[in-house]
Amino acid sequence: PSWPTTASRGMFFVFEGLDRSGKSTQSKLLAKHLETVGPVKWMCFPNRETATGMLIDLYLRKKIDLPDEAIHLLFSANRWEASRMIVDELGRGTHVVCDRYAFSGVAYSAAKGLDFEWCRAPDVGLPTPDGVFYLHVTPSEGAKRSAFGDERYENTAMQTRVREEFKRPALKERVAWRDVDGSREVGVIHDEIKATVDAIRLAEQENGHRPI
Ligand code: ADP
Ligand code: DGP
Ligand code: NA
Ligand code: NA
Repeated sequence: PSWPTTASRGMFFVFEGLDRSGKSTQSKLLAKHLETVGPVKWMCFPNRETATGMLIDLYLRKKIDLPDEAIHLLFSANRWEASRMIVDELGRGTHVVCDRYAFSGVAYSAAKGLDFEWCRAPDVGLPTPDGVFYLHVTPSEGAKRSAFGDERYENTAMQTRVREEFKRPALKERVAWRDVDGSREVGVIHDEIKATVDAIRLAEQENGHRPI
């Protein structure tokens, strides 16, 4: 099957999950796969290189403290800083693959007790992904992987609360959310994601135009 020409927009895929669920591994593998058919931009949030990202990095490394509301808005601002670029890349026909996005924003902040709808509001209007891959790993599988670092959310109590927030149906409505069993081998997971991406691509080609 032929891939969309540069005349049509690129596809936008997001990877979500707990810390160490395999998001970086799988998002990079998907980006590499898509590179065989066209231009690809891999991105991750938070992007710690930007002005807001430097504050987020200090916060995550526990060098500064901020109220939960303030850091929530900074994480959202960090995505908004990139939103124009995402839209432009997609418009040029570049596929965008992203390691975390607004779903982490809601899940991590709601896990700290902030109101769910309040958490969602600042991200409303960001580009909507064509697919979200949620990498699910059991607590015991997660524990087998390399030990937690010492960043702010890297502890079992927080990860357990975030896991519950990621289960909320409201988090996944109006988006093509796919639960992926991330406890399997890297290559097996990648093959499943590749097959899903091809299916989404073909379905959207049949629909013709893909609105951003
Ligand atoms: P994340 O980006 O979600 O934090 P990573 O992709 O960085 O996760 O993976 C976390 C750790 O687990 C790394 O050491 C990585 O090599 C390893 N890993 C990733 N995927 C798997 C897998 N399917 N099975 C076993 N180990 C994995
Ligand atoms: P990472 O670099 O992928 O390990 O992510 C850094 C940490 O920040 C990780 O524990 C998840 C968390 N995080 C990512 N995005 C957001 C967000 O938008 N809001 C909050 N509160 N936390 C986030
Ligand atoms: Na982390
Ligand atoms: Na990662």
